[in-house]
Amino acid sequence: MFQHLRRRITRVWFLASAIASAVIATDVMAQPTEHDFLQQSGEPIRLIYDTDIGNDVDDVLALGVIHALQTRGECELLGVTITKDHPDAARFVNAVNHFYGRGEIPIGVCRSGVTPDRGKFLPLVDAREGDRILYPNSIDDIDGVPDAVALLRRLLSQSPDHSVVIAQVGFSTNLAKLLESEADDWGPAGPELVKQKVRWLSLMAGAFEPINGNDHREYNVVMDLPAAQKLAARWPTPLVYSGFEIGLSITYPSISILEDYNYVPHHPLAEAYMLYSPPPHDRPNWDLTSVLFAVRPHRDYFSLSAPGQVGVDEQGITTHAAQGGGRHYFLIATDEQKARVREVLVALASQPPVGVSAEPLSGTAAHER
Ligand SMILES: [Ca+2]
Repeated sequence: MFQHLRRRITRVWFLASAIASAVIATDVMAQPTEHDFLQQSGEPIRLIYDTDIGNDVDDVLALGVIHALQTRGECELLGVTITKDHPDAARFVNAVNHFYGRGEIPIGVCRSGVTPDRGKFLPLVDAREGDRILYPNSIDDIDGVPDAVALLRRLLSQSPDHSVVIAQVGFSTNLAKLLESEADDWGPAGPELVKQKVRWLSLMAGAFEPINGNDHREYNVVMDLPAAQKLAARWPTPLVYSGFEIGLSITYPSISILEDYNYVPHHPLAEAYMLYSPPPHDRPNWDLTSVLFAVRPHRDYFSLSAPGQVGVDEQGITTHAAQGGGRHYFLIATDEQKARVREVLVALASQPPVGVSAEPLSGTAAHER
């Protein structure tokens, strides 16, 4: 009787194991193969940051996140291209790169006429304490800074095939123009060059949930609507959109601005934040989420929508139509994921540059690195 019972239990156990294995196998097989583009090679991600820096402060914090990830060996910032048409945007990016000890990172600019105002924090490039410039930059002649599309073509040309991830957190101006670019010494025409060199594009754009019950005309889309439409229709690699609702629901805790950046007397991220939206305001983490996912897509910070096709209508409203084989996704986050993302973004954005100790340095030592 006992032996019989044991045999039955054993059989049931084997059956249960077989079912469990089958479920696991099915689950593994169900992992969408269309996510292959997110597989990590173990090498630092070759990253290009395309930003409208100067229009909001999340671009600045996101640049700090990139530097922290590069310090950790997770990415290499190949270049920064700018879609805000003000000369101080390039000078400001260069100053921040110098602050992190990487002033040599190439920068490209646009002459699009889109958002030509100086904004609230770009004047920091000229801030002084006595005779000393707080945030030195090495751009003496803005006319000598290359055009963004020319820089993009050079950076792509010099990269291995399918190796580059682009994080676009402003308007689609530069990338749409890249698609229009003709063959030259750097390679084939824009679409072919992108298809050959770019692995995928992470972008903060659009909205994929109603905002306050309404369709939302997201800023990055509407400020250069033809470019956003062109990108959605013609960009030849996978695209992952961080929609307006993602950054809005994961705010940057402003207490971090007050407490986490005091390892130097003057910090460009904290001072930009103070000028743009001082505490107690907790600024949404729009651009930071797109950058984080670009470098760490495999850490379960977010989930992905089904594959599909994004449409951008004449009002700038974005839609996502799920379809098998589609190349477009948008980010989704649970409350648990949002809490994790908020904390990791604080830790990365406020991570001290290499060579800066926890002890506050003199201003001179901190900024003449
Ligand atoms: Ca932005």
